[in-house]
Amino acid sequence: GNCGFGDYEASTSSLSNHWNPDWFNDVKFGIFIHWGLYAAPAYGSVSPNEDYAEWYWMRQHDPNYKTKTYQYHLETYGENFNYDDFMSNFTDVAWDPKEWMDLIAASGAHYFVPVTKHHDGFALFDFPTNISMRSSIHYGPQRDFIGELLATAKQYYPEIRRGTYFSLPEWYNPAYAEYAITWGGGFPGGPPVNPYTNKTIPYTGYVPVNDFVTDIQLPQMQQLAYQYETELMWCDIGGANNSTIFASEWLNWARDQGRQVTFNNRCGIPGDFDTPEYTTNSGTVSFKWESNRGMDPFSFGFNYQTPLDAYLTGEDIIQSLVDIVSKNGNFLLDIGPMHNGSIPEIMQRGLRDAGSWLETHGDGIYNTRTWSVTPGTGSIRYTKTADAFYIHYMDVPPLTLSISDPIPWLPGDTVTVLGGSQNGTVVPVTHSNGQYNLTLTDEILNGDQYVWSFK
Ligand code: FUL
Repeated sequence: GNCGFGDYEASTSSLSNHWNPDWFNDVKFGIFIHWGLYAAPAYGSVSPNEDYAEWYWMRQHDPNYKTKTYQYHLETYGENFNYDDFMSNFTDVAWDPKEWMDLIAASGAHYFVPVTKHHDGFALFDFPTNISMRSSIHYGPQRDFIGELLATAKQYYPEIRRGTYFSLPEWYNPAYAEYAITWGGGFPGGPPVNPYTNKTIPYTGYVPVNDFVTDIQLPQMQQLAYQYETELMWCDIGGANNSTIFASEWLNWARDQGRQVTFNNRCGIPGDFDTPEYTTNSGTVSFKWESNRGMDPFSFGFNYQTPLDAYLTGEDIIQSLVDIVSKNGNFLLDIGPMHNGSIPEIMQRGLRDAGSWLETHGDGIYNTRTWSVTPGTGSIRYTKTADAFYIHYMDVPPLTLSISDPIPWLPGDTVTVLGGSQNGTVVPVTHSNGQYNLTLTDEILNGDQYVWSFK
């Protein structure tokens, strides 16, 4: 279907005529990738408070902050070691875009969103050098990671949708300083001063410009739209922006090409979908939404301190996915690769386990729509397509599975097991006093894992 109409103009009222395309509603499961300079220290406080490892640079300068990053940095690297010195520890030694894409495909994800530039302003994609030279093209590995990754995805997995995360503000960028005064919110402009050395913190690759938004932010977003052909602009933070200009031009261009693109609610303008972070909705929400979080209990970037048993498992992922999808959401699950481009074994295992479940239960997930205002009582969840209705139980179900929600079941309809080793087995159903009873067997209970699905 279409996801909007007309010629978009650079105003929020015009852009409100656009909504998320059907494909975004169909894909359900995506992989988020936070990989950048912060993967070199790979440190975020885990106690007494947990903190995002990708926020290292900010925490590094704040002796009053609740985290221990300031102390950790002094002890581990010393006071003269600047964040930008991590450029030499951030390498491509174990980076293989085909391996990354194979893993994403094996997870059953139907879209992915790599960070192209986080708040530290260090980009992993290419743009004209009169905008900025702060990127992996000019420093560190001297490689266009985003270009190579998207090209690999397009070549080997063209059906997997390609997104891009992009931080609108940049910490310490000298050109951002004037906006930082207005917008604040933990996004200081530069050049800041290191509190213990009193020296200016370097902002490597800065090229003097007149205006941060017009001369850096907007052209970089346009680069991702037109040169990298992103299908999903996953903005972060909002703040000072020219996003009505960006989005209207981009949507008109995409429409002329017969393509459907989408953007989230963090571009500083309303957007096509909401993005609850490390949280989800307790009930069905009709405005499209996407829940995002890391496989780590509280970090998007890799945190070497996180114990292995704290990571989400295949079971956790599938139970969250079913719950979110039943409520009209997508699940964007983040991995934090290591400084050299490798993906930790524990993350790979969880993703592959989730993928093996999705391989045989996908009919009840992808392309489905939420059933009604109630996602389902207790451990039960529902999804539907034009010609099928799915019942999911987010645990080992009881031998008699009773449903009191008014589901659309007609006498004569056949209910079968979906997925697992008992796939296709017919399940007897009785209906009395507004309650449906599905009679299960030990074979059915033993024949599956994570979430049991019925069609
Ligand atoms: C947040 C950022 O500050 C986090 O570091 C992370 O990128 C998350 C997805 O969005 O706002």
